Order: sequence, then C-alpha cells, then structure tokens
Amino acid sequence: MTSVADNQLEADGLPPITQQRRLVTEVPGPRSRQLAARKSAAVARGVGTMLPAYVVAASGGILLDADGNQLIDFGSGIAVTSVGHAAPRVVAGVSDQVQAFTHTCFMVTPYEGYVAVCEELNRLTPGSHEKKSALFNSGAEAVENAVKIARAFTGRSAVAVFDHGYHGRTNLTMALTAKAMPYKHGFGPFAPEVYRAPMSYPFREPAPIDGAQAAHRAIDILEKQVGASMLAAVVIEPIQGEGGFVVPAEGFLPTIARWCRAHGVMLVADEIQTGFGRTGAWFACEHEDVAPDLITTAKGIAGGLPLAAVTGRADVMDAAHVGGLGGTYGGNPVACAAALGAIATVEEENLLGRARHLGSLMLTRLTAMAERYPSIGDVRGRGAMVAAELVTPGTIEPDAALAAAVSATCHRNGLVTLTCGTYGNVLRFLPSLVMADDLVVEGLDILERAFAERSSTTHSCP
Ligand code: PLZ
Repeated sequence: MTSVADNQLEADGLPPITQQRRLVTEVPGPRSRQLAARKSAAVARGVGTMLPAYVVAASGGILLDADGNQLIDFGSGIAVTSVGHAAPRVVAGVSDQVQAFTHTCFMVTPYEGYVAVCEELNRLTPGSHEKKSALFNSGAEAVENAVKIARAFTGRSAVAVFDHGYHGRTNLTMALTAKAMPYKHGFGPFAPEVYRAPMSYPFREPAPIDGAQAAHRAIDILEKQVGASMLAAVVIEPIQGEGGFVVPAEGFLPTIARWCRAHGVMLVADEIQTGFGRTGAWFACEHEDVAPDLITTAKGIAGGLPLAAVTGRADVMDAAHVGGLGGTYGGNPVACAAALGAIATVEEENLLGRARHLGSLMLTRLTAMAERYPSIGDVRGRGAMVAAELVTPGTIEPDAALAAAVSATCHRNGLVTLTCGTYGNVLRFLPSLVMADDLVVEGLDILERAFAERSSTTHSCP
C-alpha cells in the first residue's frame, strides 16, 4: 500500500517503506548519532529518548530511520498508533481537514468534527446510559478534567488512586501517579487530597488473594483513611500501563465499581493506554462488564494526533458550569478528523479481532520462552497489550538490569521494545493492530535471541 509518506520519501530519493525489517547500518546509525548530538545541545536533558534512532517516516508497523534502517515497532509510540503509522483513513482525514482549516477554537466558533467525535465516544464507551463527552489535548489533561467534573458533581474533594498507577505529569496527575522517579522526583509540592490504595497485582501478592479480597483490602484503607463520603472519585487503570501492565485479579474492578456506586463515588476508568481496541475490546472495562461513571481516553483515539477525552454519564458530565471546561486547542479539528479516521479503521478492519489474535500469538510464544528462560517470572496481558516481568530466577526479585539489556539488544537488532513497571523490570509489547503476523513473529524471534544471548552468561539453557 502506498501512503503519503511513501510518496514523499520517493520524492526525496529514499526508497518507499516496506513492511519488513531492514538494517543497513548499526542502530542508531551515523545520521541518528549526529541528530542526537544536536539534541543534547538544543533539547532540555529532562526530555529523554529511549532509542535515539531518528525517524523520517513510518507506515503500518515499521519505522524508517534517518540512516535508512527499517525497524519493527513493538511500541506504537506508547500505545498510540494502534491503527498503524500513517493509517490511510487517518492520513486522508487529516489532509482534507488541513486543506479546509486548521483551527478556530471550538469555544469560539465551533465545527462538526468535535461533535462527531463526542458522538462516537458516547456510542463506543461501555454502558447503555446517556453519555456526553468533552475533548482535550493530552491524557493528563483528560484525567485532570475528569477529576474536576467528579468534584463538581459530588461536591467532594478527595481522590483515590492505586499503587503502581500512572496518570500523567501535570501537577494534579503527578500527585495521582505512584512512581517518584522519574515522574515526580523534585517537582513537588503536589496537589492535596489524593489517597493511594493497594492494587491487585497477582504476581507480587505475598499470599494468594482473589480479586474481591484485594478490592476489600483497598476499600478498607479508603474507608478508614479517607471515608467514602469525602471521596469525589476513584481513578483506576483497568490494566495498569506504565506501572507494569498489571492485570488485576478477576473481580477486583467490579468490586471496586460496586462500592463506588453504593457510596456515590465517581468511578473514573483511565483507559488512556488500554482504550480503542488495544486489549481486544473497545475498552478494557468491558472484559469485566464494568461501566464506569467517567472514562478518560487519549493515545489510540486519533492514530497519532494529540487528542484526549472525558466521556461519561450525561448528568455527571453536565455538572460543570458553562465555560468551566475547555482550552484553546482541545478537540482541534485536525485531531478530530484523525480520530474519526482511526475509529473507522478499527471498525472496518476488525482490529478488535486482530488485537485478540496478536495477543494470543504473543502470549503463547512468551509463555514458551518463560519455560526456557527462568528470568521471565510472569507473562501477562490482554489482547495486544502484553508484558513479560523479569526477575532473579526462582524469586520475585525484580531484574531491571536484564530488562534494560534485553531491550537494548532488541533495539540494536531493529526491534523497538519498551520497558515499564514500578521496578523497571517489565518488557511490554504494543504492536500496531495492523501489523502482519510474520512481522510480529520476527519481532518475537529477535526477542528470544536477545534472551538467549543475555542468559547464556548467567545460566545454561536446555
Ligand atoms: N494515563 C494510563 O498511560 C500516558 C506516558 C509516557 P499523556 N502514558 C505514557 C511518559 O513517560 O510520559 C498515560 C497513561 C495513562 C494517563 C497518561 C498521560 O497521558 O498524553 O502522556 O498526558
């Protein structure tokens, strides 16, 4: 398939992108290293880069770097390009919109795209109740606004979040985020009235505990340390992203949801990483039949353009006064056009089915690898959101150094992998849902070779 990016590349005298890995230099190559030197001089050092292979174009599941290397992308820009890089419907929608107009500000002179995206969100998010939406620029901004809306509706101020949770880097969302380094360290003071409860993290429980029990452990703490009547919202990722792809035990989420309902606490599902088909359903809450009061979305919503949303019960969403929600760029028309293209792509290409298929392919292979390499302590995930947690064999002692080493080996071999986790010891895999099976298998082969290489020095393999 020829995309706009392909044509531009041909015009620049570079070959078109094919859906294949191709290494022509070391990764990163000399041109990328030159750019990295410019970056060091020009960009604040706080903005890190994980794999400094500078991208010049991308298509489907492949990134083309400045040296002509084609990399298999198992990161999707942190779960953003689920419909693939430069997805044709996204590119077409964006191109048309850019020709028409780029910005008016929806709060000044509105346009249809914003309304259409809200209609789609109201239709696609869990629950058959009447819903409304509001659009923003980033995930963090969506979470901030969900808290504002929950506070306006309930007249309460406290917010509960969970161990290992990640919700963003703004002041309020830093307070909601669990991990200090690198997200919060030195950046306080943080917003008050944020309380943290223990998560259900099956691999790390000291003793077996089911989902309902883990929920009651959290509820107990919230009741004692905050009081349900003080809580505006419980904000939770149905599957934690940055915290380590933590899938709570079955029953955890529904039990929390029932408790919230019984006490008038708004359940805010942060589906910024899990949403838009990533887990094999439109939203991860659906796997346990939970319909949250509010749901925050971003990332996969718009095929790579910055867009985020809060969607929820119409009565709750309407609690904020007229003019109380907004922002200059929120629901920018180009981003809205991209979102409509991305949503159509998920529906028309059955990407929910693809996510489930890729998920079972990855889980099967990783589970087999875990038998062979005892440093893989746990393999987990849902749909195309899959992870391997690395430990000292026979223990649950995190091995972040191994995760970094395996990831670096993958990078050198043309596979973009990401790590995550409170302990930095989780490898996560987020291929685009349009990635062909053979490319996913090739990526897993590279990963397995990286384990073989890294493990041969520490223990023998059968
Ligand atoms: N909520 C569940 O995953 C963003 C962060 C990367 P923004 N995750 C990637 C980094 O190191 O900054 C995220 C998320 C969940 C909220 C957010 C925040 O979304 O669009 O990055 O603001």
